[in-house]
Amino acid sequence: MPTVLLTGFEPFDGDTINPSWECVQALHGTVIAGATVVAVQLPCVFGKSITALRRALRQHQPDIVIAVGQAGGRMEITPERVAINLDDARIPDNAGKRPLDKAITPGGPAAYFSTLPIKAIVAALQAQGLPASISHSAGTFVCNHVFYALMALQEQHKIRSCGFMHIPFLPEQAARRGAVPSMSANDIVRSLRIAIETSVQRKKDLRAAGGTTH
Ligand code: PCA
Repeated sequence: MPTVLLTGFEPFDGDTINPSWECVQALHGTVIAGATVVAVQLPCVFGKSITALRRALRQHQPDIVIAVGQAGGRMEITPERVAINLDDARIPDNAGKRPLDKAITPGGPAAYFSTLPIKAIVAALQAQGLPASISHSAGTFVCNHVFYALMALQEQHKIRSCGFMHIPFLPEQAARRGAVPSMSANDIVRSLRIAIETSVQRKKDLRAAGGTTH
């Protein structure tokens, strides 16, 4: 039976919850499209998050990995297309570190592309009435850091496909901030199920428009 590894992050930036962990955790131990789902929490810390990811890859030997993170302020589920070799933190991580203009892997490739069927995922989400679009930047904080490391580890760990998805705030987080978009945990969990199903079932991505003009 194939294994799908989902990762979510601990809360950061003074928050008490992180929707990525709340929602991936809800799918731990379930079977989706004939695949067993394992959820693992990563620390929101440069370096340590990659160590935890490597440990999870060794332990679970997943066929598919979907790393998930909070993108507060986004209105949609956004599968990320590209991970870049750059740490540039606007806020400190949970260990107080704030790298600036630093390569994740000095001398490594400038970028990696997601190998998840991101366009098929977006189409499947929209077809189920869930707002989604492709994102072309996972930022330069811990999410991009983990996404880049994951893509660099794909071959070594014989992962069939892997990548990253950002998700919006939960309504309870938005209620504390005011005037920011959010999505219910129920809809986020449904979206993750659909992303898993699509990733397990599709060998090739859909050929459809998903770019932007700005
Ligand atoms: N979001 C942050 C890091 C952890 C998370 O959930 C990010 O987008 O980098």
